[in-house]
Amino acid sequence: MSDTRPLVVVANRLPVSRGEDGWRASAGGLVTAMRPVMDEVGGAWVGWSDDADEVPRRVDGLGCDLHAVKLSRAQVRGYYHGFANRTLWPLFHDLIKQPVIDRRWWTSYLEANRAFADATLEVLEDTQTTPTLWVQDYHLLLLPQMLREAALQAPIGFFLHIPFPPPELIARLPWRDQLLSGMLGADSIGFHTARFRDNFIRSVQRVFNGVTSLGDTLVLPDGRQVHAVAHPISIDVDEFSQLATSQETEEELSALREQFAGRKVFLGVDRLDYTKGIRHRLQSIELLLERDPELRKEFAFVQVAVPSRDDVKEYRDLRTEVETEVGRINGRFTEPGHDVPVHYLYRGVSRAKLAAYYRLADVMCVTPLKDGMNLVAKEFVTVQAAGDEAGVLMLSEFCGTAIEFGDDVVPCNPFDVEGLSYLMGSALTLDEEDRRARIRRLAEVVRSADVYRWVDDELHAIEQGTDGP
Ligand code: GDG
Repeated sequence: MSDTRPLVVVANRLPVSRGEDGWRASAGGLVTAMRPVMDEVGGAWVGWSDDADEVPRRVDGLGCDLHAVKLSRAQVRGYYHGFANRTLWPLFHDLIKQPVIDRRWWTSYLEANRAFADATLEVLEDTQTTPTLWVQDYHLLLLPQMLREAALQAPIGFFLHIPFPPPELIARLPWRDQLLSGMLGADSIGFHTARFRDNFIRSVQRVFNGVTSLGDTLVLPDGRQVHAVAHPISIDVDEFSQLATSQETEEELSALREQFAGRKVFLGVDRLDYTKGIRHRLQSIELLLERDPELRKEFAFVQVAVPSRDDVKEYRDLRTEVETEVGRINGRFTEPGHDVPVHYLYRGVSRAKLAAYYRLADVMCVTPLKDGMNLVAKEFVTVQAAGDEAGVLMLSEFCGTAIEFGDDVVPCNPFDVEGLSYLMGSALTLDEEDRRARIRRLAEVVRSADVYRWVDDELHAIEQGTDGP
């Protein structure tokens, strides 16, 4: 990275959690990727915390200062549970659920973005050198413009971690002008894919007159230029490769191999979210087992479903639906004296256990109905290749990762439940050497564009955005 300005990241959450032995850095891709940059140039992270008054300024292993944003319970309900997760999330994921339009939530969203802006400006008051400001994700769409209006010299970047939908969907939001203007406050706006970026550019041109686009550059009516770029996020490849063969992972794997001996293991790893296609996947498995009685004794499907947003009704409903489906499949197809076909874990597992599951899987099912990128797919191929495994990746055509992965996956349309069930059956028949070669090639794709490259590309684009093309 050529820029030596300090970096101020602004994201919904701070990258720390409170355990029994105090505060510690969370293990997330963004945090891992940011660590070397923060260690080099220093900086700060601004984010909301439930314990805003108690968050320490520094935590071991994070080279930046922490600044907590304080929000009232009512603001969190309206801004986070409401507008972010029940309006923007379903709308940006192609209306898999109907978005709720509620003016009170919008007011909370405005207030919360304002609180983030105030906290960021306070950080800047204490900073000697002008930093780069990097705003993350759909919770903070209004923030770039709020920061720009404060007439800062700092370059401002924004990255959207979820899809950006076509203009016809953006048009449904009563606040589309404000939301797009909010994003346009940035010098550089990053998306996972060129399609999301193009959707954004077309939305801006549909809503505002006099905006021209030249390649990646938008020229606003006042002459200001904004770069809209496609930078696919990725993972820390070395970290996952080492984890794949660590002693802890090997121990977990031996135990799992014993437990699932004689069975073909299908795996799903997702937050329990309706965008991830878990219900469709289960229905396909039900059809597969219905058609093939022989498979029932030789098959196991493990679904790790990490609890998510259980304050939101649609997520509680989803949990009930998924658990009903799991119960029905196990009730229908468990053979007396044999293990159940579906192993459903409503919890997160340790990283070593996650890696052991990735290595164990004969078929990894990454079948979201819509997903900005999907890091699970990238982690799976990396861990499999490091362990010299020969699993198959079934990958939905509706996630960002599919664009990078091409034909070495089993591509699938998760809406076609019956078609998915046939693909699951045929995934088991692929030749082993072919499977191993595919995994290796996919792991190379991930290695050639890891998360450090993503950070680098993003920060370069932000830096360049301030000087024009
Ligand atoms: C959003 C976008 C985009 C999962 N289960 C366990 C566990 N995980 C970790 C995985 C992976 C992460 O959670 C999930 O990342 P995804 O990318 O798959 O999905 P979202 O959470 O929806 O993320 C997505 C992403 O942002 C980044 O921009 O790719 O499209 O929706 O890293 O490993 N980790 C552990 N135990 C688990 O049980 N330790």
